[in-house]
Amino acid sequence: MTQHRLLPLMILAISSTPGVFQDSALSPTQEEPGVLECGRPEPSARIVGGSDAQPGTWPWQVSLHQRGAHVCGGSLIAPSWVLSAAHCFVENGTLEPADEWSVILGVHSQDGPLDGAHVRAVAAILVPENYSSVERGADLALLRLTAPAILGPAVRPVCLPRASHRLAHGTACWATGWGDIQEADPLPLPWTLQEVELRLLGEAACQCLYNRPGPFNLTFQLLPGMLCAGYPEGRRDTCQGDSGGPLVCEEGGRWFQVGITSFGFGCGRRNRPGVFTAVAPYEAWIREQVMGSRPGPAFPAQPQGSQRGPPEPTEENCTIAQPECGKAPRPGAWPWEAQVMVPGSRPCHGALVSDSWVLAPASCFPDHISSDSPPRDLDAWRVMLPSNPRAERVKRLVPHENASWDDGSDLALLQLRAPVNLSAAPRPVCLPHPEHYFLPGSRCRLTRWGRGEPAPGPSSLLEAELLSGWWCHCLYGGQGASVPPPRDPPHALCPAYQEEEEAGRCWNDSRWSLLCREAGTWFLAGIRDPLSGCLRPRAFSPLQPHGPWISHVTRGAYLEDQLAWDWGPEGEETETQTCPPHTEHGACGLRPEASRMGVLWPWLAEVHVAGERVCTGTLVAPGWVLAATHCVLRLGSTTVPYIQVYLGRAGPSPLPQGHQVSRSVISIRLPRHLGLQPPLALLELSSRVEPSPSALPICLHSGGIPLGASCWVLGWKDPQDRVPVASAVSILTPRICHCLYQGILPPGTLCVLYTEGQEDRCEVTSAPPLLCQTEGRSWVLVGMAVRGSRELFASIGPEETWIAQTVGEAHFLPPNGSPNWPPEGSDLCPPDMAKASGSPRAALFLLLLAPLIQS
Ligand code: 4AZ
Repeated sequence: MTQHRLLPLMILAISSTPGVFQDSALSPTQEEPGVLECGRPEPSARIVGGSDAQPGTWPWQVSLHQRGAHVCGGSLIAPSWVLSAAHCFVENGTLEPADEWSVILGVHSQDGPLDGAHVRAVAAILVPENYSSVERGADLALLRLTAPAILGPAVRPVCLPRASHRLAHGTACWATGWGDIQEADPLPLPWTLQEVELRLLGEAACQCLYNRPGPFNLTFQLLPGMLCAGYPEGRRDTCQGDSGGPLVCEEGGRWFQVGITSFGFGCGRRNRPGVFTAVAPYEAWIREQVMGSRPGPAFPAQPQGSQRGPPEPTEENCTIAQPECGKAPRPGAWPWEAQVMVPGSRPCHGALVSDSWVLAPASCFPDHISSDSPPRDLDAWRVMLPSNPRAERVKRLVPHENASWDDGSDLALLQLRAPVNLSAAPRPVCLPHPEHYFLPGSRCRLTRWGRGEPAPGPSSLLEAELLSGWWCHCLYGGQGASVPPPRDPPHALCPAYQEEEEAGRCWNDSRWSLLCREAGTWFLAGIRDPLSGCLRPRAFSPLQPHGPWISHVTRGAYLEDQLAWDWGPEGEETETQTCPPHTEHGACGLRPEASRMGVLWPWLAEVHVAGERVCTGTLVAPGWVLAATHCVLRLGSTTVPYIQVYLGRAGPSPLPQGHQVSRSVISIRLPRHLGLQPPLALLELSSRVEPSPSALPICLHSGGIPLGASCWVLGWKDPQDRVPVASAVSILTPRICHCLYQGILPPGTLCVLYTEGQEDRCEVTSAPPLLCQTEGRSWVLVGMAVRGSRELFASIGPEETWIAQTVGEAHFLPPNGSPNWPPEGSDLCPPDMAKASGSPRAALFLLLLAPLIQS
């Protein structure tokens, strides 16, 4: 939509012989005797979705060069005048010098005959006074040439409409230019002028389309002096580099220039037709500028009998185009599922992305990834599509250029010999534009991709919900990595889905793609890296960056705009964030944002002891859970109970599907140096759990309580439904703690004070943990509830060495300092403190008053 100066277009090598004005080009018209003949090309046939024009079809089309490169189009309206768009010449509110520009006339394609093509310098550029930016209208400019153009079969002026000229909406007109053939996809050599048929859209119909949130979540107000042409479904349009060029309609055997290519939102997108400057309203302005010039532009009267179109739709009955891709009758019935059969190998799963192209992993075709020659047995390849009895034959294999070394680019496109009928199944899947942002919480599904075993078990295993980009990036990204704001294309997509319950049931050899749904439409959002055969770890490479490659190769894949725009609270974040520090064993203590499944505390474990009771546990390493000894081992019992651990349960029962991970406990370890019942027990799990939003170890902090942290007791509201709740607390200084509970505290006990109103949020028989969130956003385990107490916690600090030695992979954050407690002094306790211990708040009040009382 803005002038583009960096188009990699070639400089045309055309001699600029001084023009000779040819009188023969002048012939009187019926309407205005003595005025230029216009709008009649010599009789003879990208612009997005267009095709090569025939030489001489559009003899008024000119190419405007600035410093030797094509920048904009224009149209010859009189021998010395060219009409174009203001935005081609105005940069930051200033008109660019005319002498930087030249006009190439009579050019068709670089390779084509250049007979009659010539160059003119620009003497003056005239822009309406009220032009400021394309969205505000008046986007037109007149260029006066230093010498008149030489008129001939390839160089003729177009007719201009009078102010009263009216065309019915729906009229088929043509736009022409050398602009991009798709967004960011320049017209390839031999650089042949492109033409595309566009239909005039009425003002109401156009405004109706633009009222829908579209690309970039933008809408737009059409102004007087603008007109729209194109199709609600998009796909045919003007694009960058076509600006300034003409939109012409034929009437009574003459071509009238009805519009000037001005701007749009992207190119060829659904519900975003191109916006043109309407020429007719500027009759007076044009006449004024060219006054005195002989011959001037021709404004023939509108030929009689121009049809009236159907009535304009009103706001209420305006119809917008719906996506033509990504419609599945039900999840799991994927009408785009394609199987590529190559003789001698198992079928390879891919996806239909247009009527003639299938996207699949390049690694399915290892012999052809890096060779330029087409597969010798391509004739024997077949593609099976749903509800299509025919086995489709393959015409071409186009591997991604980075397919062999970049997992995220393990892609190839296969062109079918004949396009398939897309009216029912098979149907194409939608592909995301590069700027697509799949919102956290999006409903997704895993689908088969490449060669692999089918998924075992129920199809609910394949359901997934997208997690926030921040969480995904910080889990998989490097330590201290900076995460761009959420709207930037993500490096990875992390869906939360159910892990297989048993370690042995790894989905061997399976590869997956990630489909995500927006407004009932399915997008192919990501592909799994081929290295991990199992479902985990859970990061997918986004497909967004490959949109331009796919549309460049296929020229018709269904790149669809983002359809869901409900950013939620995360959408407000606009700044780059930093991931909390990783430990030497990777990420710990990262909490995903609340999701539809509930609040996830990925280290919070349900420890089911002997089928009798449930205790709280905390995952401290992939294979270890820390719990309160009194809860898992009953005093006096001589047998070690059977213990099962569940992670990722967000309660209430029945369990929300998709998130639980379970393991049995194979050993219980207690620190040796303490008496009969040390406070902490480490439970060794039957197998490791892989990091996921449902199961991620918490961090530990050498030195106990990290400086500046905010702390919480994390437990369950009640032991039956086990919905996690966190109660905010303050950790009291050792002195206050000591004074409150004089004489009864084992060493290393922490006392907490609940934030008002949060005291009774969680029950305590399950021995909830005490956690703190550091200033760097990591969650750290600080203590475990002491039996029967709501306020007392056994500190993790003294057990650090034991934990580190037993667990090996415990996540100790580098120390950031500990709170600077005032020096201990038991004699400083005020006399009434112990009595007040039943009410810590009252006690604290007393304690704070103590120095005053004593002085
Ligand atoms: C441009 O940048 C431009 N799809 C012109 C037309 C359109 C978009 C961009 C309409 O010159």
